[in-house]
Amino acid sequence: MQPFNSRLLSLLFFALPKVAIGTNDVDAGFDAYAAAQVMINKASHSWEWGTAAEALLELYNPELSVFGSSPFPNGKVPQPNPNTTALAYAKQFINRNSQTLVNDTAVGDPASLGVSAILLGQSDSVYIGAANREADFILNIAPRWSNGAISHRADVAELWADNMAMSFPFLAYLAVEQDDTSLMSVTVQQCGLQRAVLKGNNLSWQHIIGPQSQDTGLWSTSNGWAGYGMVRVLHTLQKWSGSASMISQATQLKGWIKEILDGAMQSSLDDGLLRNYLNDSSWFGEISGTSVLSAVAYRMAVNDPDMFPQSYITWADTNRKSLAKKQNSEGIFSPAINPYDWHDRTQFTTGSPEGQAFTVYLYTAYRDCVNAKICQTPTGSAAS
Ligand SMILES: *[C@@H]1O[C@H](CO)[C@@H](O)[C@H](O)[C@H]1NC(C)=O
Ligand SMILES: *[C@@H]1O[C@H](CO)[C@@H](O)[C@H](O)[C@H]1NC(C)=O
Ligand SMILES: *[C@@H]1O[C@H](CO)[C@@H](O)[C@H](O)[C@H]1NC(C)=O
Ligand SMILES: CC(=O)N[C@H]1CO[C@H](CO)[C@@H](O)[C@@H]1O
Repeated sequence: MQPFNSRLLSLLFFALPKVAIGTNDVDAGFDAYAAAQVMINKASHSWEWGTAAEALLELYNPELSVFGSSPFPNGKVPQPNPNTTALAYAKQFINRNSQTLVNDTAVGDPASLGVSAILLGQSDSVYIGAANREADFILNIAPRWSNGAISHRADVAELWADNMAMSFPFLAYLAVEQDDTSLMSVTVQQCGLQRAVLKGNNLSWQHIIGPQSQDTGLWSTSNGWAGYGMVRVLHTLQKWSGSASMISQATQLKGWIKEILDGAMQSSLDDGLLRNYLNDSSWFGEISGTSVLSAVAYRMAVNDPDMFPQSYITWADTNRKSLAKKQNSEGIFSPAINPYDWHDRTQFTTGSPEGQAFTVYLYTAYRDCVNAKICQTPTGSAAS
């Protein structure tokens, strides 16, 4: 339970702009801005704040995100206005004087705010200090698995696929900020170490391996965390001049992302949606994993059209059209899996903060694919 404090109070009155200027909006069949408003109204945990901040950055200021055409001018992190929607949102949650960006029992979850901290740090160095302490915690204090993979839990060594979207996009971004190619290498190496434990005999990853909360099921959402997290690491690496020569690491990441997408694409649907545990017919289809994995497909179709050809776009388009039917007039997508209990068989219909964020990722990934003239608009023509 979260304390009712002034940070939450300010959050309640945080109204988002209904359109983003200069982003070449497209018709994806649903309202991403309404989805984003629900997302920030409902977000109340560290990983939700960080996931939402990334969604707001991609939605309102795509040029600042790693999916922009030049996110690192002259090989450096950009110098954004701290009043930018995503940064003003993130700022209210970030600890300025603690070891971690949010006080939390997870290692990875506070790090989801790390990219925001680094961007805020370009105009207020207090946030660079906060980001550096967060990285110190992840790299030097958090427990490790026997192969060296960084734990998602602070008290025991336990690996969660979820952490792929928390710690590693942040560490890759910090590598750029610090001009540290070895940190970029370590980040890619960590992705491989996490995969070595979490990917069993299937293409899809298991959710959690460890002594506290082990879940060997192929959780749809956690495959999305892993896929989208690696997509962000990949784009950070490729768009930074300092790691331009790290071709083999980029190739590794693409292969790991492709496994996850192929596993999802071979999994059965229920009412047009991926099941909560992939291909497990006892589970209902739900919006969270479907949205984020479809976003991964669009991002990779733009990133490497030879490796991720039309079949990936067709799969994502089909899912997107199914998802468009699942948004109500308040902007809520359902059914989602309960974001606080992945084993809950009751459909979650009141707005999952992470699920809503994933629909924003789906929108931005589709928008950018259309504007890159790789995806087609509903009328069959590329965007003008
Ligand atoms: C950010 O907003 C505050 C409050 O409206 C204002 O005082 C400040 O000048 C703005 N900063 C920039 C860099 O625009
Ligand atoms: C977080 O924990 C640190 C150290 O225990 C403490 O000093 C700080 O006040 C806490 N911050 C919040 C926002 O609870
Ligand atoms: C999903 O289940 C079907 C039918 O049981 C099977 O043919 C297919 O290989 C499974 N897909 C994966 C990725 O395991
Ligand atoms: C959780 C899950 O679906 N695991 C499957 C992984 O693949 C093996 C076959 O290689 C299946 O037997 C498992 O059920």
